[in-house]
This record gives sequence, C-alpha cells and structure tokens, in this order.
Amino acid sequence: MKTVNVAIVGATGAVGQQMMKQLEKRKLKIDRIVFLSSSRSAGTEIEFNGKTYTVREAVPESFKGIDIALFSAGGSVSKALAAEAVKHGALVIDNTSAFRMDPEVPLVVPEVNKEDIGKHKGIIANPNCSTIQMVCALKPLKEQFGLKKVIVSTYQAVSGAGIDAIDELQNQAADYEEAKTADAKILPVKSAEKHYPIAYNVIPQIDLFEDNGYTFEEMKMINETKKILHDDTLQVAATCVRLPVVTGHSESVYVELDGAPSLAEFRNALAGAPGVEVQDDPVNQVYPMPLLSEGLDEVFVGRIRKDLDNPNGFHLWIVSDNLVKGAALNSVQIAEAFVESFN
Ligand code: NAP
Ligand code: 3JM
Repeated sequence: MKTVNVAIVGATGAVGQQMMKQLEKRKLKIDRIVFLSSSRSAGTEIEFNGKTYTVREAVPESFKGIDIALFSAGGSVSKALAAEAVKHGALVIDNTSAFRMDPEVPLVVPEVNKEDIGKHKGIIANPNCSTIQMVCALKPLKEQFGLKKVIVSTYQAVSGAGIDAIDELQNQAADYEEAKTADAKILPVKSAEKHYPIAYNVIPQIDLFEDNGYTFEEMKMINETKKILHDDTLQVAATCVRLPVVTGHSESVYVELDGAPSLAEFRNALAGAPGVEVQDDPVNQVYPMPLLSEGLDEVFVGRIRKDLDNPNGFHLWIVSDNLVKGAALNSVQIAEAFVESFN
C-alpha cells in the first residue's frame, strides 16, 4: 500500500484520540503525521507509535504536503478549514455533519457503500455514529428481503458529545442527591438555553430541535440512512436519547421488510454481514451491551424477534462503540479503502 502523509484535526478530542489508536493498530502506512487542535491545546505533547509529537494550531498552512486530513473538531472548523486542506491537495475525511448531506460529498460506511468513495471531489463525509451502526445491519436486510420502513430509538453514550460531556457525567455521578441539583453545563447541548444533569437521568434530546419537532440528531439519522442506502423512498423515524453511559450507543430498531423471511433466514442475513456480529442467545442471557462493546470494532446485534402482528416486521437491538466504528474506525477504513482502491 502507498505511504501517505496524514493530519488529524481535533487530535486532542474524544474522536481524535481514538483516531490515533486506530492508526496505530491498522494497516495504513504513514510517512508523516501532524496533530492539530485549537490554540488552547497547541504546544501540548502527545505520544503516537512510541514517539512524542507537539500539537499545533490548525491553520490553512497546516495542510501543506498532507494527503489525507481526518477532521473531527466540530462542524464550524470543518467549514472553515476543509476547503483549505483540499486546496493543498489533501483528501478530507470529515467526521462532522457539515457536509454529510451535500450532494457533491459521498457519505460512506465501507461495509455498505464503499463504491461511493470514487465519486469524491476532495471531501468524503463520515456519517453520524448512530447512523453507521444501524446501516451496517440494515444493508443485508435490504439486499436480501427489501426494506420498507425503519423505526429506531437510540440509547446514546455521553462520549458522543465529547470529552467535556464525559467529565460532566463523571463529576455528577458521585451522589444521587447531588445529581438532582447538579451543575449541568454541557448536556443535552452546550449551545442550548437549558442544561440538565445526565447522572441518574435520561435526556430525550440530542442536538437542537428543528421546526418539525425532531432534533437535528434524529434528522441526521433519517436523512443519512436514506443517502447511504441510496433509497429516498425508505420510511425512517428516529427518537434519539442520551443515557448516563460513557461509551457505546445502543439502538432498539423495528424494520418492516418487503418480504416475510423466517426468523432463521433473517438471523442468517445479519450473521453474514461484514462488520456485524450476532450476539443473540436469550436462554443464556446473551445480548449486546455497551460495556461489552467498548474498544471493539464490531457492530453487535441481538434480541432478534419477529413482530407478533406483522409477518414482514422484525425487532432488533444494535450496539457498537460510538467512538470506534461510530467515528474513528469508520474514518480510517475510508482512508484505507481510498489508498487501496481509489487513489
Ligand atoms: P471533543 O472531545 O470536545 O474534542 C474537540 C476537538 O476539536 C479538540 O481536539 C479541540 O481542540 C478541537 N477544536 C475545537 N475547536 C477547534 C478549532 N477552532 N480549531 C481546531 N480544533 C478545534 O469532541 P469530539 O467528541 O472529539 O468530537 C469532535 C467533533 O467530531 C464533533 O463536534 C462532531 O462534529 C464530530 N463527531 C462525530 C462523531 C460521529 O459520529 N461521526 C462522533 C462524535 C463526534 P482543543 O483541545 O484545542 O480544544
Ligand atoms: C456534533 O452522540 C452525539 O452527540 C453525536 C455525535 C456528534 C455529531 C455528529 O457526528 O453528528 C456530536 C456533536 C455532531 C455533528 O453534528 O457534527
């Protein structure tokens, strides 16, 4: 495989740190790597592959000589700097929602729509974490049985909202009585008017509300799923909820298929899907959970059941590490596929 020069924008963040771990353990051959952040962390040192590197402030010139720029510093940073990176000849793999629905920008989960990488014009978008794990399971169902409708409720970890949200949960978690009056500044959304404690709580809001009553996180799941599966007619509804879990998003998903497979046929389709592992043995209490998925690459699927009323309906439970397959691993897989097949 060709050797590449890589930049990580947002290297000091929850996603950036996981990107470094993925690059350390996977197959992309790196010649030069630069670690970029805001001016706040510029000058601090980080370890990568046994060497010490100084974090630099991300500026347009940071991308000189860079082949692949992995962005995860928020949408405003991507909007300000992605075009600069492209101007310097880099391929941008963007982890934010800034460009995901841009028709010129492929939105890619390699196990699902790797071929879309070839359509890029300088930027490839990495989908939202909750979307990624869901489409990995939906793809084989769509291919084998046809997919008509998806209704999902998510149970999302605080690490999806960054390092400050992890700190907020851990600081509040010390005492139940204290949590009721806890100082909440980050969740549900830093920029929102009101904040609520997440310790000992469940918050049915991720990101800001849109005029239609859905949150932006819910609309991301709805629109991104249709784009990745190339199906505008697919019916999708989502309810996104934040839980006091550090890492690992869970999802309860109802699917309505065109066909009416047996439970065994449905399960086999999932078991054969790339990146998916079926963990489904209710008699022995085997099912996916966030604590068991932490640090792992797979999308875990369990609690597979036929709907009791609709022969075309099935229920499933999907869990994956939101910082691994939901963010860093997926971005690094896109980079690997790009270098291997599309460069
Ligand atoms: P985080 O832990 O809060 O880290 C934010 C990172 O962005 C830090 O490295 C920070 O640097 C850097 N940053 C902030 N402002 C910057 C600026 N003006 N210029 C350059 N760097 C800047 O957040 P995170 O969880 O890693 O998430 C970062 C972003 O990734 C999110 O906003 C979201 O858009 C995206 N994300 C995507 C997924 C996904 O599902 N694909 C999941 C989670 C997050 P300092 O250390 O200097 O502050
Ligand atoms: C901004 O769990 C989460 O909050 C989702 C991750 C996230 C995103 C995203 O990837 O969609 C956190 C903060 C964004 C965004 O819109 O880029």
